Amino acid sequence: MTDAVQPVRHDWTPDQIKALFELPFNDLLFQAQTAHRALFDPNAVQISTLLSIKTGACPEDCSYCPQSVKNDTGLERERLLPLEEVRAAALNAKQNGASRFCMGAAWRNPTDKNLDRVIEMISLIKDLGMETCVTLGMLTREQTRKLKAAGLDYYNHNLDTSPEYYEQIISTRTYQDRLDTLENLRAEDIKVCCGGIVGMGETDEDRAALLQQLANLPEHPQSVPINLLVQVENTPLYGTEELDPIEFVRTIAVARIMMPASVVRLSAGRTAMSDELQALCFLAGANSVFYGDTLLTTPNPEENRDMALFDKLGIVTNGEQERAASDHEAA
Ligand code: SAM
Ligand code: DTB
Ligand code: SF4
Repeated sequence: MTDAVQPVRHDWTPDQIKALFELPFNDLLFQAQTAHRALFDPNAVQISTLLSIKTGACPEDCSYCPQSVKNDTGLERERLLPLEEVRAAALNAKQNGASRFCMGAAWRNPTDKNLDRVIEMISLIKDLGMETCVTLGMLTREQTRKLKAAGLDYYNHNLDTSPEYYEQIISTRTYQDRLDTLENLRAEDIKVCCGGIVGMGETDEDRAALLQQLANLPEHPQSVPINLLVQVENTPLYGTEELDPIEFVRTIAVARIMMPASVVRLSAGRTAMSDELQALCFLAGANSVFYGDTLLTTPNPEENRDMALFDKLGIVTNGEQERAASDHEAA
């Protein structure tokens, strides 16, 4: 282990996080890039492709989300996709180079019947030789057991924001509900993909507190998606003042330093980002993206724009670095 390898810590204090955020930008990026290089190939980015398997009419009231039944965003309510459609989308993602296929459903939680259908989808994606990730809302311990038995690799469940700001964003489920689902996942040893959204009008302290919550979990999430709010018309957060892009890069860099062995995903919001801003995010330690022209319901950069960007930056796409990270956590 070199000096650059940061210990995996779970005892971050608000002052320590604030001090990182307040570093001169170049010092912060240098520290983040040094931590990044200690455990990862600095020129490799893992790519995941998303598919919405059940869109719209979600009973939750997340004020950022176009899929909430409370937000009249004109989305067609859809039923759970048939297996053949899922297979075709996964095959296409695989041919485009994605190593992981992530499926999202606009549910508060899955019913047992729906979970069984998702399990069939997981099996067919595993048969295609891809890693699997699903995000279906809250889970009971019994449901996490079933997903583990089905061979699921990752479950995405975000904390979204700080505990303090949370109540202004969602009222239909509590922060503790989210922590409970994360605990159920850890208990079954399912890899956790957990992060949040910035640019929702939160304060600097809220961003620091979100990272504190993530890093002080009993285990760091193996994958940490940092989403920049995609502002959708007719959602309560539409028109929110935009986050300064430099603050966004700082958030990525601080996440990289605090969770040195986790894969940090530059997630939603990339269509609004320049190549230069994304390049800074990679320099700050982001090493994964969602790839493919749609996220769940909103646009993502076109595949050829991403390929051109990776080419320009000399970035290779693969999933190798994540194995390095899990080895480090286990050591
Ligand atoms: N319904 C499930 C749940 O929320 O637990 C899973 C799907 S939900 C769409 C997955 C995540 O997408 C949310 O936790 C949120 O972090 C992110 N998300 C939703 N709308 C977004 C938006 N407009 N901008 C950025 N991220 C968003
Ligand atoms: C995550 O953190 N971001 C993704 C994924 N996990 C499921 C979802 C982003 C959704 C953006 C809004 C939409 O496309 O509906
Ligand atoms: Fe529903 Fe998930 Fe959207 Fe919240 S984020 S409204 S739970 S789909």
